[in-house]
Amino acid sequence: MVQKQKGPRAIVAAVQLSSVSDAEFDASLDELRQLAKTLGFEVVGKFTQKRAGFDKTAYFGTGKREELALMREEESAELILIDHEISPSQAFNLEKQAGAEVMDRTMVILEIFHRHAASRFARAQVEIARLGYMGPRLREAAKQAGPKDRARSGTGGRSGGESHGELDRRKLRDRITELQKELDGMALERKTRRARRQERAGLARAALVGYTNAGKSTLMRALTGSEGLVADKLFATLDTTVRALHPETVPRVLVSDTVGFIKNLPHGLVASFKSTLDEALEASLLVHVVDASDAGFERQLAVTEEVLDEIGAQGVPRLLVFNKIDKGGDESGLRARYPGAIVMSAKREGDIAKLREAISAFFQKSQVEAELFLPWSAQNQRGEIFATCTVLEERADNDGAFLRVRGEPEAVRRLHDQFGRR
Ligand SMILES: Nc1nc2c(ncn2[C@@H]2O[C@H](COP(=O)(O)OP(=O)(O)OP(=O)(O)O)[C@@H](O)[C@H]2O)c(=O)[nH]1
Ligand SMILES: [Mg+2]
Repeated sequence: MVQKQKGPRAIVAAVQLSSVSDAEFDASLDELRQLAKTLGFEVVGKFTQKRAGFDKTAYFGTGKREELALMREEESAELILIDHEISPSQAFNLEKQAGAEVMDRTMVILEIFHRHAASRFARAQVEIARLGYMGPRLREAAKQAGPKDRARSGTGGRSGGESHGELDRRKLRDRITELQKELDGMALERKTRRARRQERAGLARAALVGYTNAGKSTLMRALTGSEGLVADKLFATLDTTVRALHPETVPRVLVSDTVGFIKNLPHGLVASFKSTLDEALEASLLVHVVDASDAGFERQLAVTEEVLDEIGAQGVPRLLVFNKIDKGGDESGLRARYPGAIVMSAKREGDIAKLREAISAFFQKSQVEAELFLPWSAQNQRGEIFATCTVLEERADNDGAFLRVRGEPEAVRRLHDQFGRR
């Protein structure tokens, strides 16, 4: 069992199926290494086997398990990280034979989400996913150990004083129901708040999306002159934040920073992920940030596109941004292959200005104009009009004011319904 200590030693391990290319296999293991680093583990070894399928009993074949046990002993590793999601019994058997705690890819990601979740909303969602994942594993442990309760902790010692073995099935179910109720309450609250805000504003909105560690929060900070959490860690950001472009543009554009994407997102996290992104997906422009210096950027780009499709964002216009070009990447190649994209570095102020300009230009183009007539009796609406639109022209007569305005199609339509010039 892993205690709450600095840097447990870990071995990353995986079976390479015949359908998986060497490059893809290596990239995935490298990513697992990054995930491990994010959790503060020290990766001391890499263990692989080529196989037609996973062993049903313990993921690796019999002979290989002995090899793994040896490696574990030599490296005095406390953890074995498996780059696939494996079944509770496979994990249990492998753990028994290798003599170290086994965490699969899902567990690793869940643990990162668990540690990084900051808001009440994010915490409850991650907790539900974790309990759902732990349930079958606790049962397996109980089955294998008999009444003596030898439960796997498997959470890097984050159980907060309460041994997971003590939670029986019913308690687990009750806790999930309770959390779900809490979440439903919060979701409603968020929705109303959002609706109210949108109604008031009808503002231009863009969302920064992309693979984890691509540089979204860095760009968010640079674009909006704000302080956000930037870290060379995977899933540094788990909650959506919203800020206006700064220096301000006409129209004013709100930008949101979002949770990073990753391949094989644990199933239980998809819902949580989706609701975190919900708000962002109301944006009219998705700024898709890609780390151009990462050798696996194409795969990361594809994964992000796939997930965006899955969560229903197919139709939303995209602005593709290749970031970190100061660190590496084929600048001219990228420009040639992705003509509409921006190739840049968050470290260069000129590049940031260009990106801000591109975002603002998108909204300028999509805006529409309308003529409004605001009777003197409705002058209290002036504030709203000036907040949501650019007023191009204003003339007054005895009955009220004529305004020619320009703004987001939805806001202008709403105003036009109310004050359209007849
Ligand atoms: N060299 C270089 N590093 C960058 C650039 N942009 C971001 N970084 C670094 O990349 C790391 C990740 O940046 P973040 O902004 O936290 O990435 P993110 O996309 O928000 O990551 P998640 O929140 O984990 O999804 C940080 O160490 C940044 O300083 C860039 O243009 N060039
Ligand atoms: Mg971030």
